[in-house]
Formats: sequence, C-alpha cells, structure tokens
Amino acid sequence: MLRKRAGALLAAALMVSALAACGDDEGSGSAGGGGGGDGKLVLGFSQVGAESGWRTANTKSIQESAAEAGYELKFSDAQGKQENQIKAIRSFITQRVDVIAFSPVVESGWDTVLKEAQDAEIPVILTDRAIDSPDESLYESFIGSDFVLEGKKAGEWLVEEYKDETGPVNIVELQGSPGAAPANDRKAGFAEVIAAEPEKFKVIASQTGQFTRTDGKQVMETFLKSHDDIDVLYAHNDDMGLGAIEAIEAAGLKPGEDIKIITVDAVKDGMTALADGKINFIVECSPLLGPQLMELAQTVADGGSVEKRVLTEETTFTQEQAKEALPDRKY
Ligand code: GZL
Repeated sequence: MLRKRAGALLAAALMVSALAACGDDEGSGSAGGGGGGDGKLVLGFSQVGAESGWRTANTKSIQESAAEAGYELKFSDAQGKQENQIKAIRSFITQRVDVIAFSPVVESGWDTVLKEAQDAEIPVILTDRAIDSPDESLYESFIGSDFVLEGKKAGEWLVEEYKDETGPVNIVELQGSPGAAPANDRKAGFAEVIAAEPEKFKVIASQTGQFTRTDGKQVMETFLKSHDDIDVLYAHNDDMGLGAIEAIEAAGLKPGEDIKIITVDAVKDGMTALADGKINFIVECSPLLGPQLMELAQTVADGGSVEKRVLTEETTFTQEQAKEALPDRKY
C-alpha cells in the first residue's frame, strides 16, 4: 500500500513541476503583443533628454537603427526628468508595446514602474545608464559602458602625465547630473586612482555641470574666481569641458596648457578641441548603441534569452590620436 501511495505522490509531483515549467515558458514568451497590427515589433523608448552631443548621437543611433530594423519606435524625450520617464514607461505598458527600453536619467527609483512592466509581461532593456535596483529580474539586459573604468582611465592618464612632478596637482571636477550612473561612477573611478597619491593629487573643487556646455562654463567661471592655482580640469563629459574652455579663455588662460583638461565621451566637438590642443585627453564613451539594442529587442520579443550585461567597446584618445581619428569619426 505504502509503495502505491508513494508512486501516486511522485506522479503528482512530476505533473505539477511539468505544468510550472510550461507556465514559466509562457511568462518569457513574446510579450506585449503590441505588434503594430502589421506584425512590426513595437519598441517603446524613453530617452534622458537632449543635454549633450553624446545624447544627440545616441538618439540618432536608436532612431536610425529602429528604422533599419523595420520596427515601430515610440520615442519619448524625458527632458532630464525621472517623472517623465516613469510616465512614458506607463504609457508604453498601456499601449502594450512589445519591448520597453530606456536610459535611466538617475540610478534610483525604478522598482515600482519596472514591476508594473514585469506584471504586464513586457520585457525591459536598459541602455546607456544603469539602475541601482537589487532586483535584476526587472530587466532583461543592460547595454552600456563601464563608467567606473572610464573614470579610472582618466585618473591613470593624469598620474602618468605628472609622474615626474612632485605636486601638489590641484584638480577641479565638473560632475555629470546628480544621481546619474555616469556621474557617480566616473567620479568614483577617478578618485580611486588618484587616491594612491593623496598628498600629490588634490581635488580642490567638485560640482555638477549637469552634462551641459552652459552649466560647465558657469561652474568653471566660479572655480576660476575662487582658485588661482588650478592645474587640471576633469570634466565628466566633453560638453562641460567645452563650456569650461570658454571660461578659461575668457579668464586669459590657455586651455590644455595653463590648465590641462581631461574629458569623457569623444564626440566630434570634443575630439576637435583635443586635436587643437585645448583638451589633453579624452576617454571614449560610445553612444552608438542602436544596432545592439535592436538585436536585443528582437531576441527578448521572441522570448529568447540575452546577456544580462552587454558592455560597449571603447578606447581613449591623446591629442595626436585625435588628429588621426577625426576624419573617420561617426559622431
Ligand atoms: C554616458 C551618458 C552621458 C554622457 C553625457 O553613457 O549617459 O550622458 O557621457 C550624456 O554626455 O549627457
């Protein structure tokens, strides 16, 4: 009797696990069903804004890649506000798009809306910037740069550049927009490297320039008014560095000589200033995420599995390398 009972229980257990597995398969199947009626994949994308040359190039890459892939792209510009991105994501859910992708303007505060997308069985892909949620099930993949490494590359160039000098080397820093992953991480990576020589490398001022030329110029003006011993500017993107160059020149100083400048991005205007000797070193951060995003979107829409982290390839440029690279730059 006991053996029969055990057999029945085992059969029941096997049946339950089989059903559960089947249920899981449905969960990751092509979701949303928001196909634009004509079977086109419908991608909802919430963009940070239009704050910099990098962002413009990133938007262009996404729009052109979606068109080339034949997808219907629902594109929303959040103008730098998280509440606008949250509204856009909710709208994409209501419209039953097939896939949602976005570049989170800040790292925190996404769990609630991403849970709503998960409950609606619409897969989400993060592009460009990360979020700090511990729940990695809220998104299928994050495609973007390693911003801590970018900050480290900037710091390593500085240490090498001043290796034969005793210092102190006084640094001012233009940070990206508050709470943004690239701002947090580029600051951390740079600080980690220069912390090896704390008596030599000193950050005497550090303030956000919101990733924009205008703010970068204004903040650099205040730095110049309160410090007459600035050796180096570390700007978290080219645009703030370019704004700072205007302030440095207006103060009668030579950018790239009186004040050495390190920036991140490597957009055309930044690379031109580098080639002209007004910037000394640029760490590249590629905005051309469109093609890979479209591939990821198709895979997740088809219920396929993708890498949780897709790292973008990028390099660094000196003044000489910028001169050589400029003619072939795509952005
Ligand atoms: C980096 C991106 C940053 C750029 C800035 O991936 O999020 O935002 O470095 C842009 O130029 O504003």
